[in-house]
Amino acid sequence: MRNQEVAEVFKKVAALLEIKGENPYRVRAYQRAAQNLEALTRDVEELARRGQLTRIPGIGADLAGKIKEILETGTLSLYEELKREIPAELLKFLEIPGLGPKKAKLIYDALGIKTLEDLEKACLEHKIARLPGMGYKTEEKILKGLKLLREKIGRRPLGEVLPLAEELLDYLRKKAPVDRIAVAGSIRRRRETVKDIDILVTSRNPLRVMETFVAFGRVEEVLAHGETKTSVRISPGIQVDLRVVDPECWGAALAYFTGSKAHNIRIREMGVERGLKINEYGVFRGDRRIGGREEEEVFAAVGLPWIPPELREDRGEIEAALEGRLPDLVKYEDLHGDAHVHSKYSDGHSSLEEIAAFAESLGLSWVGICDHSQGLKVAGGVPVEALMEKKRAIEEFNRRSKGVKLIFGAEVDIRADGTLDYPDEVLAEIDLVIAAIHTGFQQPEEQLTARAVAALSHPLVHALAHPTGRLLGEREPYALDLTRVIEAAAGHGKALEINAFYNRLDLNDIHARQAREAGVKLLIGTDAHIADQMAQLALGVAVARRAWCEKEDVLNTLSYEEFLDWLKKVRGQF
Ligand code: DGT
Ligand code: CA
Repeated sequence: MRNQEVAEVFKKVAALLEIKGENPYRVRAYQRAAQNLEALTRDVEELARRGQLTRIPGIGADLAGKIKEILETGTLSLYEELKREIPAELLKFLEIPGLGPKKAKLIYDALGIKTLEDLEKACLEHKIARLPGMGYKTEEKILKGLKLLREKIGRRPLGEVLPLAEELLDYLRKKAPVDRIAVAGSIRRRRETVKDIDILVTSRNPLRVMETFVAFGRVEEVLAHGETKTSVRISPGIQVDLRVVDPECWGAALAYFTGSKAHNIRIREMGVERGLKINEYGVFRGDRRIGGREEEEVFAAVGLPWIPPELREDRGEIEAALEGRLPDLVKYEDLHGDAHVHSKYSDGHSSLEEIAAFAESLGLSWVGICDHSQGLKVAGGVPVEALMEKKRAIEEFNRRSKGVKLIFGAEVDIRADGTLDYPDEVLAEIDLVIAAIHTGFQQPEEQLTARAVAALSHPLVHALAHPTGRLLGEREPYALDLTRVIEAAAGHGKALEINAFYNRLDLNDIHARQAREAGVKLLIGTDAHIADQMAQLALGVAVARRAWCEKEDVLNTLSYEEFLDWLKKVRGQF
């Protein structure tokens, strides 16, 4: 999908217009269009082919034309014009997360700073803080942004790369003479960010496979074209390595290239202790191959059962496997519901019917409709009166629905003082209350932690949504003592969310595992603002699996009735 590519162009146009001091509405229109494109799970090219671009929220006829231009020409004439008007150095500053166009321009104009290194130096020397409208906070933010930018170069969110990998796999399955095919590397382990796409195949006609591979429509550049390994760069700027391996070596190669490196090293060492050589070609005793056709044989050679890829990080999985206590990981098919979806009642774009229909297509049986609360005006927070209307609409929907049931919920803002954004008598009416921090990220750790703990201690709250607030490549987690938050959740029998929105994945794998070990239940929510985004549920499952979660650790595996019972039990209504 080229959604991200189009979104990037729109984001850049918005920033450039802002630098030029253009009409804020025009700037906002491009920003919104970019956000909605990023969040779209349908393929923008397909929508363009069908003439359905204006169905994307925020896209009118004008922007639809611009999307077509980007898809056809790879760029946008407006963007190229704007770029010519603005110095290249300033354009580079716009890549820094957290540094807006206005401030970037001011720094550039006032201090004449031309490189990222000089910008970092200026922050450390407190030259930025002296500029009008800036302060030490701005400097801190820029320094953090520079750090994120360095990390981001080369790594992308799993949710962005996984669909590309799947598209490429489908293409090869259909068009190339492949026998076995799999994606390996960090994608197979479902790591939250990914550097490149590693693909393995077996084939009787490797040359033909490689020819087909380099002919893939998205290939921008062929980096190396060989008979057993070919590397290309596909749009938008991701490297793909394709290896053709001998069927005898399939399992060994798959295990090797799945990694992680740390995990592989442990397995290899265990092999050495047994007098075995284990590499990407097989398991060898001396010169004799004793295994490697299947992945299981590699593990079996060192006395282990097969270990699911998501666990292969050398974080205790080898010890657990040796002792026969590998978790029976939760599976996507175990899930019955999505706990966190926004509807038209707040800033979502889909109706209750559309949400239910998409849930049905995913094989789900319930959805928590959790719109923002009244005070969160920027996100269409729902006033109490409209909330009661929503309650009636959901009851009415459920009466008619033979399939998917909707749950009347809210994502209630935790205000700066730790109180909740609806009065208790209103909260009591809401069947599913997930609380979340949306403002005051800059508060000290003590205060932020106290807010999260206060929310979890509130008798009418069920769960804490996106607990750390981090955005991959864009925003660091806020200062939160997560150990105390997890303790509070455990103590009050509350759940913590695994927010499955592709750039959140919050809790992450490590924290979700910590929560699980403390006996806290996890609740996966996609935070979908368009029904299609519920497809991100699979990313939430990936996090849960990397967190060693079993079926009973994840509340989404409960049936509708069981989940309603859990919601009541939390409130002591049982
Ligand atoms: P990435 O690409 O940074 O998102 O993460 P990976 O894990 O996909 O890393 P990548 O693509 O560099 O290599 C793929 C796998 O190949 C890696 O997970 C383990 C294996 N591998 C790569 N280099 C080495 C190595 O030096 N020793 C061992 N034992 N395995 C390696
Ligand atoms: Ca890789």
